[in-house]
Amino acid sequence: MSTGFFKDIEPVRYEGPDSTNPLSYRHYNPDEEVMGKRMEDHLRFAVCYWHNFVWPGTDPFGGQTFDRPWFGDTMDLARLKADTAFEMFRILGVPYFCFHDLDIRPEGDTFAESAKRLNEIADYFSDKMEETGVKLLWGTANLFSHSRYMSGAATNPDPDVFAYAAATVKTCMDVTHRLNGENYVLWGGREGYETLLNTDMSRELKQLGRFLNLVVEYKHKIGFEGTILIEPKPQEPTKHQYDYDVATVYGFLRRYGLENEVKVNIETGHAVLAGHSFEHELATAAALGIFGSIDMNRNDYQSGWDTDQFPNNVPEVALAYYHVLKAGGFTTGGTNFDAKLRRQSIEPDDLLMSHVGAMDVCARGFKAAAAMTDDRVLSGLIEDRYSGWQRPDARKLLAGGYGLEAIVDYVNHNKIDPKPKSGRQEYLENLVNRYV
Ligand code: XUL
Ligand code: CO
Repeated sequence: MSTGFFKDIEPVRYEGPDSTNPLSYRHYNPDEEVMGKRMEDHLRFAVCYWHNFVWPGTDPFGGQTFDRPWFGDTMDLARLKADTAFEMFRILGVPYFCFHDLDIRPEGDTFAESAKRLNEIADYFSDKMEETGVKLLWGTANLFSHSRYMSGAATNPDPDVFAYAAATVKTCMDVTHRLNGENYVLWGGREGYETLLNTDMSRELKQLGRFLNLVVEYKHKIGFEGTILIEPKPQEPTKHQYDYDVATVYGFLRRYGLENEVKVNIETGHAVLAGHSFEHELATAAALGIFGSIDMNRNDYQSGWDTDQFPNNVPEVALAYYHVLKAGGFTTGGTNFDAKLRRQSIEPDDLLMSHVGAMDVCARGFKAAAAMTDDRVLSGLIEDRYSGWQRPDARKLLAGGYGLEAIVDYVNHNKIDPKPKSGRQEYLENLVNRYV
């Protein structure tokens, strides 16, 4: 039975690039084959629960602007929220969704009550997932909103908070596993510090390392075949977060022996906050072998905040997917829209139009990225640029065949005198612009 929230809006269909219908896809055609695979299977779009069904439109200066019939703290309202969410998934035709525990059920008075409620909603989801075919891209625990987490979850000075957080993650992993979630995400919004004056960083990092090992041990214990993902972010809400960026996370994983167990979920806006581009973070993860999934969105260029807007820039998105393809594409990962409406966009169909536009931008960017990959526009030039390394003497340099003294002899003997070559940046930028 329909909740009536979206009135009688029909499922959004692909109508082609000439369509002027704001609730049609102009570029996203799920069944269209690109590089021998359906677009839906490449892009693996997910709608997130928190921004769409939980956030009330508040900002630091003002309260709620969205009037949603499911807002409130009862289990009946949690079910109404689920009904509406699945209606939206159906209208958009998205294959996946994502949630935090706190998004889907009201917090109980005790840990046990919260867990019971989580499981009740998971049962409710399970039927709806069966009915609609919508799948779970990832589940996660909200270890940052409640005041018990104000000084951190795993990195809290109080061991009781560590235990509470670990127990919470266990229940969320169980539910994610039961719903056949394809990944489990950890985003440490409070794992960091506000001031070093009250922080024992060395101790906190060890706590975080132990916490993550607990998660990985439990994953294997229950036979969860999904990927454990860390989502890096440099700051906000905390002044400094330990999972600063992909490279920092990799160092942390190495230190705790987890570099083959855990991958990263990279978010556009978080990359920007870390002073990087999204492609930089994607390329770093690919180079280090820890690329997992993406939270697609965009930040306002001026504000300096994580504004979580829907993506709308095709060239940027194209370069991002180019690196996703270079990393081998998604396996368990996908494109989750960690994006929210602006607080004045209060109509139900704003929720739909935002996603329709974002999916189209992604589809168009993805097709450009696929064409660039197929035509080898960049890869051919890169291969050529490094081709000197194919020479046997050059290989020996890397393989440890020469020490520094031998290299001096080698340079003298071969009268080596390197000649600079153009990096061809502008040519390459022009080339990319032909595709986007
Ligand atoms: C916060 C953020 C989170 C994670 C999941 O910036 O991105 O919503 O994606 O906890
Ligand atoms: Co995110």
